[in-house]
Formats: sequence, structure tokens, C-alpha cells
Amino acid sequence: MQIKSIRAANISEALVQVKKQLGSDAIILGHKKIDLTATESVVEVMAAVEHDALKSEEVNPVQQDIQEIKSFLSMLISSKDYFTQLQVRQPLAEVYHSLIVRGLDERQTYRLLTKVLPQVNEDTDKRQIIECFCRQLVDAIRLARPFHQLSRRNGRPPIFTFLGPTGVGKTTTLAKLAAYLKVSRKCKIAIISIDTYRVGAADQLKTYAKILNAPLIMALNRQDFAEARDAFHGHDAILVDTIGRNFLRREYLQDMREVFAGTENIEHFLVLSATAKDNDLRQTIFAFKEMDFSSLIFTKVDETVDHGCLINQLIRFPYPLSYLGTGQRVPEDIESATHKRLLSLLFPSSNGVHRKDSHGSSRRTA
Ligand SMILES: Nc1nc2c(ncn2[C@@H]2O[C@H](COP(=O)(O)OP(=O)(O)O)[C@@H](O)[C@H]2O)c(=O)[nH]1
Ligand SMILES: [Mg+2]
Repeated sequence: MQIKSIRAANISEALVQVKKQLGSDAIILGHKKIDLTATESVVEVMAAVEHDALKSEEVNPVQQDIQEIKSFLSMLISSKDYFTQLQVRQPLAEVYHSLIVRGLDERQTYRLLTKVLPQVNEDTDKRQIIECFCRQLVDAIRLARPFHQLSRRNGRPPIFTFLGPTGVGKTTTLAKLAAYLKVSRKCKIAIISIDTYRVGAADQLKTYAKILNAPLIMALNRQDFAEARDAFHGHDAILVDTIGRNFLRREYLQDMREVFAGTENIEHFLVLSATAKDNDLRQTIFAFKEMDFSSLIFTKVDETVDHGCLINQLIRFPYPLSYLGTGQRVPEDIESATHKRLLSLLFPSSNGVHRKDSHGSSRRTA
């Protein structure tokens, strides 16, 4: 909280100043008249403004919740008939409930199932409904192939950054993908580690860089980063690790934006853990929106049996998915995301569904 005393000739002028200097959210704590001379006096207003970054970040997801509830309600009201059908048609209701049990968001599931309804009649069985649902899911989920073409722009190599909360697997994922680029794609890669908070936790990355025989520069600020980037000008791709901080603190994202400002040919990955809670994932993606990241990477897919939360983010947000981290081993445990794989996470034992989705992979966006 910032507290400020503002003096003016009269109270209304003082209030104008408060608004100007502290914004319209300022609260007035009190005011008094101060005599300067026997004939001259001023009014002093004491005002305060809340400067807690966390608080202002929290507002958005709450507003988003309200927005979602509103639109869910209006959707229910406007599609009452569909909802009745959903309830009375036994196989449809069963599919709906089995998806909710797997952690899929009720509103999104309902939305996708209503699209399935026109294709459902009395003879449609559960398996056919699931197949229709999967086609809707495939249409709704975008995939990305960020390394499909490693093009230089204005003579500069592409830069890929790994952003995200602490401990999700940013460094591990970077190492896995660095190995892929180096070994399978025969690329000359370089690594930069950004540590604006001077946490100094780079031993793990140093070890990986050494094994891969890739140069590594530690950058503490924007200037360091610009110098490192220029030094690696001749490489095919630059991978950038970041030391995570609580992403809800506005400074973290501000620092990152500042470090990368003006950098050409840069793509950001937002790395998330498949073990995180639905609401936390949603808030994280929401908070990172301002970084304009180009795709999501989900790690720790092997550490949960409930992959609904992962799927929820892909149908809730327009961001494509590029990779799935499937274990701790470097470099083996990483997969390019495919629709087939995503569907197998949601329907682990229904084989028919997987075959059906093989068309889905044509939606790759590289
Ligand atoms: N099971 C599993 N563990 C992972 C995966 N990716 C990373 N980890 C582990 O998660 C922990 C944190 O990883 P790290 O790369 O240091 O996270 P960072 O803080 O985001 O850089 C380490 O123990 C990794 O081995 C994954 O896909 N599956
Ligand atoms: Mg790390």
C-alpha cells in the first residue's frame, strides 16, 4: 500500500490531485486544514492506493469465472432442448458422465457433446458417440510443430524460450529438445540461461550443455541476453532457459518481457505440468498470455492418470500444443504431440477410437 499526503488550495482541488497521482482506486484516509500564515491556509488530504501486484492479478480469473458462468448459463437456457436430449438419451448421458469423471470440464464437454447431437439417433451406440466426440475434440485442439523449419529472419537464427512456473520441467524439456535438434536434426545449437533473480541454479543446465557439447551463456539482464544472442548469431537455433519465479508476481513477467523486448525471430513455449490442478493451469495460462507464447508443452504426463485437466486447457484456450514430456529420462522422454496420443490419454482402453483419429494428425501446423 502506498500512502501519500497531497496539499491543495481546497478540498476539491486536492481530490483532483489524488486521482491524478494515485489513480481512481485511491482511498481517502483523512484530511485537515493547515494554516500557512495568519491569512493563508491549504487543505492536506491523506490518500492510499493498493499496490499489491498479486491482488490485481487475482481479479482477472475471478472476472473470467463470472464470465464463464454467465455464458454457461445462457448456453443452458438457449439450448434447453439439447440438454433434455442429453439427459434422456442413455448412451449420451453415460459418455457425458464418463468424461466428467476423467476431469474434463463440464461446460466444454457439454459444448462439444451438443455438436455431436445432430449425428445421434435411437440406434447410435456409446462407441459411435465417443467417436463423434473425438472428432469434435480433434477439431478443437490445435497442434504445433515449432521445429519443422528452423528459418533465419533478417539473418538471425530462431530463438526458443522455455517459460513457466517453477519445477514444471523447463530445464529438462530444454535438454531433451536440445538433444533432438543436435542429434536427430544435426543442428548447431546454443543455450542461454536467464536468471534475472540471481538464483544461481544452473548446475543442471551446465551438465546438459557439456554432454551435448553446446555453448552456454548465463544472462542476468537484458544487455547480457542481447550480447549472448549476438554471440550465437552463427548457430542454427538458440534455446533459452528461464529460472522460474512465482508467475503471479507481476515483476517476473515484466522482467521477462523486458529481457526479450526487441528480439527478432523469437518463439516462447509455455511449459506446464500435467499434474497441476485445472484452476491453477487456467490461471497460469491466463497470466502468461501477455508473453504471447506460441505453444504449450505439457510435462509429467507419466505422473498422472487423470489427463482431463490437460485436455481442458487445449479446448479452453486457442494455444496449440507442441510437446508432451513423458518421464525424467533425458533425452528419451519427450513426444511430439498428436491427436491420437491425446485421445489415448482420455480413453486409455478404447482401441477403436485411436484408429479413427489417424486422420486428425493432418491438422498439424508445424
Ligand atoms: N515424471 C516426469 N518428471 C519430469 C518431467 N519433466 C521434468 N521432470 C522432473 O521434474 C523436476 C523438475 O524439473 P526441472 O527441469 O528442473 O524444472 P524447472 O524448474 O521448470 O526447470 C525434475 O526432477 C525433473 O526430472 C516429465 O515429463 N515427467
Ligand atoms: Mg530450471
